[in-house]
Amino acid sequence: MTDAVLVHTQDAVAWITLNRPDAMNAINEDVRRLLPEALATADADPQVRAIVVRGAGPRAFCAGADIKEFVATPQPTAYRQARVHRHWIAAFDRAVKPVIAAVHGHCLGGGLEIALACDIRIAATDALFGLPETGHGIIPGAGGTQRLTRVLGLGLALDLVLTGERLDAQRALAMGLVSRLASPDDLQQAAGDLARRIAARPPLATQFAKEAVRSGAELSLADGMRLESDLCSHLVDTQDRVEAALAFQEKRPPRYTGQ
Ligand code: CO8
Repeated sequence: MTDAVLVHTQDAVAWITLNRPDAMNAINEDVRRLLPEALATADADPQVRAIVVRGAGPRAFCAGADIKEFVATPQPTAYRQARVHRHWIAAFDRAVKPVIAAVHGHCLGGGLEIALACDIRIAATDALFGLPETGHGIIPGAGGTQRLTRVLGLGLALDLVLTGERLDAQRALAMGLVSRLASPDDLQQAAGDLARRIAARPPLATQFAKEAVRSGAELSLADGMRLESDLCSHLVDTQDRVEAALAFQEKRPPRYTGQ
């Protein structure tokens, strides 16, 4: 039995907490197993409309892979095992609901890779970001080299990957690595408010918008426009689209059902 990852749902928001504060929420076998499970469960739960991923304790969102596991002698099956490990992060790509990373303190290596796999990153002003992997004789193995490049562009991504240097929250905001900042005391409230605002919107439109932006970013403009157009026309037939228009006309709050 392990409580390395906790899940709690309130007001249509699932809070997934990396819960190894004594090890700065480092990613061990338990986290690699439980985090994708928690994400898949929240994504499938009809009560949940937005997901927040955060770290327990005052010092870190997540200080990366558990370095104590690195010391073990490489096994003959290490390559196969590494491929298994890479799959844990793919759970984020399968999630159809919006996922927000609420980042405070250290956000390093695999921790930054988790944040990068989320849709929106909000950071406390004490957050520190970095990919120190090359200093450990490895490279980012859970999407860091790929997602950071897509978020920041080639030049900034290469700078951070090759130097392993830390970025503070203000620079992370200026570069676009995070889109919002809050004081450390306000981070949970700010992340919760953001998640609840998104959760209050028509769920299918939110999910389709996420799909259009995420999948479209991998396509040519022409293919992306086609994808957007297809998703757009599906939404025309939804009850929530009609409800949004009726609520506007009747000057009342909308009641969305996700239909
Ligand atoms: N793994 C295990 N334990 C950790 C980790 C970690 N990554 N980071 C911190 N801890 C533990 C420390 O061992 C310490 O425990 P204890 O009190 O029992 O000695 C406790 O957390 C507090 O740490 P410090 O005393 O070091 O605290 P400081 O404030 O002095 O420093 C730092 C904080 C800067 C975060 C420092 O702990 C540090 O540099 N940590 C390591 C950061 C790092 O290099 N992480 C690994 C990146 S590589 C990676 O993530 C590969 C991703 C691959 C993904 C695919 C997985 C297979």
